Amino acid sequence: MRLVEALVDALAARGAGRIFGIPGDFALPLFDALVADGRLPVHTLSHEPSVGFAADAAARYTSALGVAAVTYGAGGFNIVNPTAGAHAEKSPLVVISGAPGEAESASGLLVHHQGPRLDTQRRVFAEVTAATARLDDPRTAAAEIARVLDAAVHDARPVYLEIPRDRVDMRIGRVPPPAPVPCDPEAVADCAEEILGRLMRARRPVLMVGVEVRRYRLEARVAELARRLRVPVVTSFMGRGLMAGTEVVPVGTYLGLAGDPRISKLVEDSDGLLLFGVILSDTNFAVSAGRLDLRRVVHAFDRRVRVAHHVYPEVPLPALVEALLERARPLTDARVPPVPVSWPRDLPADDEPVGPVDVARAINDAFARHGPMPMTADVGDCLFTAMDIAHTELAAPGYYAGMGFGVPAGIGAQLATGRRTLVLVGDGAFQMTGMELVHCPRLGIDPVVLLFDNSGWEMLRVFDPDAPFHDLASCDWTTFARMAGGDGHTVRTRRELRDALETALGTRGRFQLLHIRLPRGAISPTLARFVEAQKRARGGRPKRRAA
Ligand code: S1T
Ligand code: MG
Repeated sequence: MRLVEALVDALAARGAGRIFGIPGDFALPLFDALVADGRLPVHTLSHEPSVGFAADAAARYTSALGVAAVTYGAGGFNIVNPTAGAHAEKSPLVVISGAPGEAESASGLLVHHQGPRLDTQRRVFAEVTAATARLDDPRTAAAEIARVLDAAVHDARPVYLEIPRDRVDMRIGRVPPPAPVPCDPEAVADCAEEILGRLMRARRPVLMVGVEVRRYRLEARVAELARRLRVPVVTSFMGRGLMAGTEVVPVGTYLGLAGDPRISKLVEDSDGLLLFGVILSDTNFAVSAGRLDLRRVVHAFDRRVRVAHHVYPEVPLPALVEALLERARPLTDARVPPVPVSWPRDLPADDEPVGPVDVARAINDAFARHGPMPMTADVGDCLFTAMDIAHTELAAPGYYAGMGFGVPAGIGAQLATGRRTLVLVGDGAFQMTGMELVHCPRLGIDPVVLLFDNSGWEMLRVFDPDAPFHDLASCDWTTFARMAGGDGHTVRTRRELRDALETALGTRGRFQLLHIRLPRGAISPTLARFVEAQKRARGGRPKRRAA
């Protein structure tokens, strides 16, 4: 069969539902073939970073492959940053790039778009992906596609495929079906027994869930395990929003000194802490009061399980969860009473200026009235504000922290799920990729975007208040919204916030942009605590208070 037909077969067999992309002359044959095949819709956006963020969010929201197609060089290098973010945050993004064909490669001339060498791009992607392949040999192409796509599924990491433009129509064999993830059943059983033995002896067991629980579609099974063990569940910062659709509501999100002290105490005092799919990163643990005592920690991540100071290799999290479920019994000792879950509610509809925590209140009130919505968030105080929003599905770059994710991710999430998405984004990040909203009418989607406009890079200003380079131009983004085919709402007071959000949620078929004009220096309580914790950790003095 033809290469693109086999490739689409293999992508669809591994859960891909669409392709985001921007063509170029090296990718026109590829795009023509993908459109002719028709099984995976091709959605184009304006800039390759947005293509990467949208495909990444589609992967996160479907727990399957997200696919981006780009041209060689100018397009390929443009999507390296979202690929690095997907690698850091364990998202199975498949980057497919066109490339020069045999004739132009052998012409002796430097090829337009190329880096220092014709294979520079593939070498760069090898650094930020789990696997790469150049599909130019009909004898090996099918096996190479299977190898690379299975790596994306097994590792939940991005991968890279390069297709020379004169190879798009080559005939190749059928791509093998998805391969099972390598697993050592004996190691799984021994590991599960050891973990349960430790839990039985623990007085204060806690289960912290991280991104792999979503990537491997384990939320329902982990919820069942927590219920059977009667163990309290918390999420990591990156894992915020996990378990939202299950009957086990996490008691909160661990943010160390920047979070709810009751949650921090629950985690840091635990003598049986299970970290399932949690990235051991600074954003998840840097502001811990004390370093985690690894002798009391079980960390299941990247298909290995570390129990105190020894490691079980080839124990994928899905296999471990099933083995624990087979053996689970209620833990006998008295349990730490779960922390009552509460969120800021009841926004006063007055003429007071809006602060970040008021945005959380308004959203929580709206969720109580209309039901929760899936969310995406960008980097900045909007993400810290999300910690005060009731538990709902959330995709955000909480570890890699690359700006520009929020709006394209909201576009990708709504296209992938069919569910209207709530997007939280700061003015700085909006100036990077907010323009992608112009595609919403053509794509038939209507996200609701809350733009936290504090006229600058506030997350940097709080750490470096005297620097002269944190200010940003202040625009009337409601004019942009109307020009782009959506509706814009200027919000300065809490009454305007409540009314604009109610109007936006009641208006379908057009994207909605709430341009929230925050007072200068207003930050969320979580960011204020985070700054204080960071400064204490660095021996400095906190300089600001939350609004
Ligand atoms: N460039 C990119 C692509 N990502 C980044 N994270 C940065 C630069 C550095 C950076 C932050 S936070 C931040 C910047 C520039 C400011 C964000 O401004 P805005 O979106 O307006 O949100 P807020 O005003 O709420 O801070 C990270 C932490 O290093
Ligand atoms: Mg800002």
